[in-house]
Amino acid sequence: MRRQLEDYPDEPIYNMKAVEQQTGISAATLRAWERRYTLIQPKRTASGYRLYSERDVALLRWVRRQMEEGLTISRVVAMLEAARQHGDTIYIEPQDASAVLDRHTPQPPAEFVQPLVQALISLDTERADEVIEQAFVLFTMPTVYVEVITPALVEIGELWHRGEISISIEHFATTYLRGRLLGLLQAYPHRSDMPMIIVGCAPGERHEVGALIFAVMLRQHGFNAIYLGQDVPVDDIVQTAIQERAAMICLSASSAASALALREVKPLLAQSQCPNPPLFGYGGRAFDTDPELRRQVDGYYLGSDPRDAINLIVNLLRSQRDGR
Ligand code: B12
Repeated sequence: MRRQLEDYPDEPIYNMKAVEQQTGISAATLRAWERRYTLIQPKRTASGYRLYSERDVALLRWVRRQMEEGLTISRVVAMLEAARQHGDTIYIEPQDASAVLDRHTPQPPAEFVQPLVQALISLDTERADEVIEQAFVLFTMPTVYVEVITPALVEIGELWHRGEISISIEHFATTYLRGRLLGLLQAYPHRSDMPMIIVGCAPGERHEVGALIFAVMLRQHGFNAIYLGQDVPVDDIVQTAIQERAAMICLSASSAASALALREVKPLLAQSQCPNPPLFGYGGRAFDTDPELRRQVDGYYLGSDPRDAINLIVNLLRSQRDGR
């Protein structure tokens, strides 16, 4: 099925490595085209990384195909400008972009975990920045969150739980990573036109990095993700979600006690008599490790990998919209 260029979403979600992999166009060429032509002007994160949308990727694939057929880049740009001036439609065949992400990388993401841990336990933020930036160049952002930042944090926390590093060092590392994630969260534009998803931690819960990573990924996906932070009272979240007409509430719990506090969410949503109550989903270590908790808490268990959770939410919201 052919799609018009304008049908492809314009949210900036792909870093340069992902675009290289999806289009076969090198980073050096992408930068040169950006300098010379107005063809693609990627958005930037707060720390200056380029971010491209699915529309950019589709357009670049189209450009590449024209060049494979023998046209020069300046000719393709001229064609495109003429098409835009005349209001012509550009059709681009869809391709499963996610299938080609993160392939062919020389170094696996796991190789970045120890350098990051070492940098953080030496209180060396400059080195930690370097490691994370290098990982962002090589891998997609979700991969960096799930396969580099998450295991580094777990390793640091385990060192602390085993008494091998001090609580100050653990707090420093968590604060640094939390700061980077909050910076990313704020770097994305506020999308009031997109479904609102409220993300936070269950009552009593102070483990917040899983929820924070998930909120950043929802934003990258174009959702209007609102991140509430640690230890939020359930009745308050439900009230806010209803007032704000949120599409979904997603909560995180690492301990059994905070997981069990989430049993209240569905009854409170039912009591509100709201005609279109938000959906309720949950995740976190408590649910990942104890299936009994999943049976006790009514709602959607979103799984242990936030990348799968995003796909599940997209499908749930689509089914709800289509009345299925
Ligand atoms: C860092 C850490 C802390 C930090 C948290 C800082 C912060 N601002 O977040 C601090 C120092 C505060 C802390 C405190 C405590 N901690 Co602690 N902590 C950890 C540690 C090392 C890492 C947790 C983490 O951030 N992981 C990284 C995140 C990204 O991974 P995650 O939480 O597992 O989430 C994954 C998925 O579940 C999913 N996910 C998470 N949330 C959500 C939500 C949604 C909607 C979705 C879709 C997915 C999702 O995403 C992640 C995968 O990428 C773990 C050890 C471990 N092995 O995990 C112990 C651990 C969780 N802590 C533990 C304990 C016991 C405590 C304390 C009770 C210790 C104490 N004596 O004070 C307190 C409790 C505080 C509280 N009231 O919550 C135990 C929990 C055991 C249990 N099941 O109850 C653990 C497992 C350590 C251990 N080996 O015993 N801790």
